[in-house]
Amino acid sequence: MEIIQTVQQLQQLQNRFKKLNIGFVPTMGALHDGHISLIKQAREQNDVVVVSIFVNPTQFLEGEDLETYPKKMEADSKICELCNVDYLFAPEISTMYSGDEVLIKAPNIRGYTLEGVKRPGHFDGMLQIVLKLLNLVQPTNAYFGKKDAQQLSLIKLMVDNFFLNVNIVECEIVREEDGLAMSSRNVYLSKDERIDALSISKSLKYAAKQIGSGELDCEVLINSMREIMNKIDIEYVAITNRKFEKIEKIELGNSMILVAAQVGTTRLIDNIWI
Ligand code: PAJ
Repeated sequence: MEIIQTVQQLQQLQNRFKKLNIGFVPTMGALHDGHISLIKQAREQNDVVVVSIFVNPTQFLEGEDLETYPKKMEADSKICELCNVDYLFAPEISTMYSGDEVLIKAPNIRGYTLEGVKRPGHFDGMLQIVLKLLNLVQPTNAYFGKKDAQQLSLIKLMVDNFFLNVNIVECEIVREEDGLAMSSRNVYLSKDERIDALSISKSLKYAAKQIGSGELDCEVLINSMREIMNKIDIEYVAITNRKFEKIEKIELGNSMILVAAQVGTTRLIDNIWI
């Protein structure tokens, strides 16, 4: 595996791999099994695999965890090597940003509802860096997790809107054995908080079960989920269609249940696609 830090090194790859499929997995590091499942999928489906690790400052809001975001470059690079990654792109901030830049603005509904309410501008910064990375790597396939459903949907929209030549692959959520969705932020949870955090995936599972028994009323489903999560600080429980528009009745095959909650000082998100 080669570690790359400059744009020039990355651009040279394009000439070298013109006729090969490039699979790309963008990350912010602190790699866990969720990331690894994306990398494995990329490895299976492409000739060349590029992973990026870049804690993107423009997607963090004032007061968020940019400074404390877990950084584990050495361990991450070992993981990538074990997963047979060909190139690890780990640029400096000054390589990716020049100061006063042309900005990308996320659209109103998908960019400024749910996650976008508590984190206004987060998706603008996320799209900005993903566009830069896609342009630099020019992958055939780029891999993103359903865990960040709104992010994934916005990236797909950006690819459509800007006619980008890349196939976006949607990857399933990887969970701990007890159901907690894997996240780089789970390390912030204390023992007790981790137990409380389980109510998020439990409530989603319960809702899926209720839907399976014929309950399609979103208000009923949301109320029972709120009861299960009564120990944590729920930010939102929402049921939407795949365009992130709120719905009143579950439409099988076109619905999502999304949760964000604060557990202690840690903000967690999770969802299921129905
Ligand atoms: P990061 O949080 O590091 O996540 C990188 C990728 O891993 C994302 O596509 C995310 O959805 C996926 N992922 C995280 N946890 C997962 C899980 N439990 N199961 C499956 N996939 C999971 O998302 C970002 O970084 C950044 O916003 C980025 C896209 C890299 C832009 O900066």
